Amino acid sequence: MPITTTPKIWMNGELVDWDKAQIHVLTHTLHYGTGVFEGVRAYETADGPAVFRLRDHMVRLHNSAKIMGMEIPYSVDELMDATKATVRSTGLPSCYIRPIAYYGYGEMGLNTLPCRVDVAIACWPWGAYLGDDAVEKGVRMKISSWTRHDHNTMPPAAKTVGNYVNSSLAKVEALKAGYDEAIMLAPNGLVAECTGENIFVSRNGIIFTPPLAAGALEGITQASVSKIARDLGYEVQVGNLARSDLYIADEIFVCGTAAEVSSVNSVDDRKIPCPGPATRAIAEVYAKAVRGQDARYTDWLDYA
Ligand code: PPE
Repeated sequence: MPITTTPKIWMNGELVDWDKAQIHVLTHTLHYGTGVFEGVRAYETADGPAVFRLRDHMVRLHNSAKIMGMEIPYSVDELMDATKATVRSTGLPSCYIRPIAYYGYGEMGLNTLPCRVDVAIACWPWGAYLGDDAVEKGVRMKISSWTRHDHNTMPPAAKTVGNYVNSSLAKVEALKAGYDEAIMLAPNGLVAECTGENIFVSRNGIIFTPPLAAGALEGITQASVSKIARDLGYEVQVGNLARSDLYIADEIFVCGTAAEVSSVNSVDDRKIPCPGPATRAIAEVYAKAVRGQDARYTDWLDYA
C-alpha cells in the first residue's frame, strides 16, 4: 500500500522533515535484518487523536529488542512521548505509526555488539490493510507453502525486521495465486498466524486462538479482541489448532493493528460462513473501542 507523506519523522530525539529522514546505504539493519519494529494506530476520537495501547506496543518493542540482545537508548515512556509528538506534528486525526529501532551506520559484519542503535518513528494515513469491507466481504485465505520459522531459528515472538522475509514470501505467494492473505503453519504443522495478523477460529461455540508457543506474535489486537469477545459472553481459549480445524470452522477472523478485524470467507477454497455473528459483533465493538466510543475500553487510549 502506498505511503502518503506527512510533515515530520522522529529520529533519535528530533522531529526532522519527512524528506530529510534518511539513512546511509550501509546501515547495518538494511543488510542483515537486525532491527525491531512496531505497528501502532492513532484513531480519531471526540477528544482528538488517541493512540491505541501505546504503552503495550512500546513494551513489546523493548521485549523484541531484549530477545535480540539490543539496547534501545530510549525508555518506554520516552518512546510514548515521542510517538505522541510525532502524531501531533502531522495534524492528522488518525494515522498508522511505525516505530523502528535499528543498528545504524558505522559497523559491518554480523557482530551487532559494537553497533549503534538508532530509533525512528514515522506516521502516515493508512486504510485497513485487508480492505475496508474486509468484515462484510471477508478475505480468501491460502495455507502457505512457506513454514513459519520456529523459536530456535528466528524467534517469532520478536517483531524483527528479518522475520518479515518469511511473511513476505507467504504474502506474495498467496496474492499471486489469487488469494488475499496466507495462513502460516509452524514446523510441527500447527496453525501459527497469518503474515501480519493473528487468527481466531470459532467452532461449536468456543473461539480458539493459537499461543505464542505455536509461533504467533503476541498480538495486541489479539489480546484486545479476546477481552472484547469475553465481555460479549463468548468463550475464548488460547489453544493449538490443526489445519483441519480451519476447514471445518464455524467462523474465522484475523486481526492486527494494520488489518484491524477481518473475517475469512474461505481457506484453500473451502468456504467458511462469513461474516459470522461473533466476528461481526467483535469487530463492531473493536471499531468503537479504538475511537473512544465504548467507556469500558477508554484505558486503552493515549491521547496525543
Ligand atoms: N502477527 C504478525 C506476524 C504481525 O506482523 C502482526 C502485526 C500481528 C500478528 C498482530 O499484532 P498486533 O498488531 O499487535 O495486533 N503486524 C503489523 C505489521 C503489518 C505489516 O504488514 O507491516 C501491524 O499490523 O501493524
